[in-house]
Amino acid sequence: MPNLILILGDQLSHDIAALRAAAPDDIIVMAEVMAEASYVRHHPKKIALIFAAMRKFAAELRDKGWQVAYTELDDPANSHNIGGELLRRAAEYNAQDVITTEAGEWRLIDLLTHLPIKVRQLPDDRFFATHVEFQDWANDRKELRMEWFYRQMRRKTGLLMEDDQPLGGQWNYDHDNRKPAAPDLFHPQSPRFAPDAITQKVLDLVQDRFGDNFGDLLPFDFATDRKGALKVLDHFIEHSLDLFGPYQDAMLTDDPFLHHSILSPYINTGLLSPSEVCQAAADAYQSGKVRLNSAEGFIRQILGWREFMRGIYFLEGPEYTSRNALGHSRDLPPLYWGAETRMNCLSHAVGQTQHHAYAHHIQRLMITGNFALLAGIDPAQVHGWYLEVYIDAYEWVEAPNTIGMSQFADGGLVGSKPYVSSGNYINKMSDYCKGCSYSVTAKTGDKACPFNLLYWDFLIRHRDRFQNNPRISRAYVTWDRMQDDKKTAIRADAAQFLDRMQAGETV
Ligand code: FAD
Ligand code: DLZ
Ligand code: SF4
Repeated sequence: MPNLILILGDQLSHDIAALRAAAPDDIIVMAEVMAEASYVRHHPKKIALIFAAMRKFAAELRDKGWQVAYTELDDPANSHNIGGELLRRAAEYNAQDVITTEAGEWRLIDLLTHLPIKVRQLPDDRFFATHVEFQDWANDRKELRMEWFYRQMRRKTGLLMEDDQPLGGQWNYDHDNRKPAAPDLFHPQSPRFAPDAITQKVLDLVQDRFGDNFGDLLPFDFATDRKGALKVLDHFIEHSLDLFGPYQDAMLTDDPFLHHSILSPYINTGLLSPSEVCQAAADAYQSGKVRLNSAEGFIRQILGWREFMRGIYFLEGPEYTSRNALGHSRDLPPLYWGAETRMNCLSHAVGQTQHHAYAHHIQRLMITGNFALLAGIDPAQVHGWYLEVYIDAYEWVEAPNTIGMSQFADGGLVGSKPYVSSGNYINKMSDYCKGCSYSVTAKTGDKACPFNLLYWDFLIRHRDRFQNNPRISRAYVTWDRMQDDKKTAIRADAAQFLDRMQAGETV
């Protein structure tokens, strides 16, 4: 009797554990199902990428000789959930067990654990660290900090290492990074891919079934197979990596991508492996193509942050997504769904998200995330938003970034301080403020940048929790030195701003 080999939409890797465990007469099961396509209202570009990439991956498997039972969304026999498809295929092929690679979400792991058929869920070894390795590392520590975990991963992989020492003598070169970008910064655009026949068919389907979801389906020019994803990687290494470090935190109105790699959609679906991407960056440094602070900064995002986030998600368990350490309860305002806002930075970050299903890290953290945190938005709603609107969003990576790093809703597990800033930081790192109807230098009054008002309001609301935090305590000293009438005006203006936002006014 054959086994069924389940490959999920973000497991499109030819060397994935379940495929390695398959026998030649086993049946590969892949299914486009409504349960996955609608557990949140994903950006249409994300659904299109996943379905097109799944169809092409299935064709590649067939070319390699595998028998693939593939369910398209419109298949009349489609049961529309992964469990239903496995049971249907098990009956059809008289199959014995299911072998799969551990899913990236507790919801699916739970579903697969409780099916009335035996399911072997194999560890997903596309990641650098195993669950046990992360747990062991975490068990020994009072505080979990990415930097220490990252060093362990550098030692483990030997990436940018010379014996047991970091290349160049330092583990982290961030002090050479964080430059604002010049508006005329020139760099070649990442390769774009015109839809082929398979992708076009998927685009028609997605338009028909998910056209009302937030986000523009067209133009769609992402790569949808490994060959295309490799082109994006090569182009990034060749043209953008060298300046990735210095301009990593910069934001420009007319350039949503800057020197970022736009590789997360491909790494997260499995078309590229994190280890080959890191190796390519390390090789580019070794061959003298790129500077060390860029190679190190880039590798740290994947080997450090990406692995650390996954570790936290699986360490903390399914209830992590409902944490709300700061007790925030305000509703996510309509501006997150494209409603008009006078805040130019938010208008751009949301508009670009709607159009590209992409925003880079600092836009996610210091514009949309910063505002939600300062305004006291319910973190569960913020989490739902990030999961819906980005092409690379999967819960294992999105939730620790949102609940943890961005909203401090886990009480400081992921980050040692809340990522909050006034308009000053946004002005320093972007060109948004000069096109804004608020004034970034105004601290009170009608024209005052809302980030200026809400920054202080947030810090004072949460004074008990943060005033002794060494990374933020200086701000309290500044507040305490302020004139009383200025303090009163800031808090009154902040309250009025939040009331007007809550009442549905355009702010
Ligand atoms: P680059 O800037 O080129 O970075 C290279 C790679 O590093 C990325 O492709 C990604 O694989 C990895 N990386 C960088 N930062 C992180 C990070 N903090 N966590 C994990 N991996 C990282 N990333 C996702 O992949 N999926 C998400 O759903 C997601 N949600 C986020 C939500 C919030 C609130 C925040 C603040 C960040 C989120 N990130 C998420 C992390 C980061 O913003 C994206 O990985 C990055 O913007 C992807 O674009 P890029 O490929 O051009 O990245
Ligand atoms: C995100 C997604 C979507 C939109 N659709 C499918 C699908 O139809 N079939 C499938 O196998 N996987 C899909 N996925 C990816 C899963 O939701 C993903 O495997 C889990 O969220 C775990 O990361
Ligand atoms: Fe954003 Fe304030 Fe700058 Fe306007 S002035 S773009 S609201 S930071």
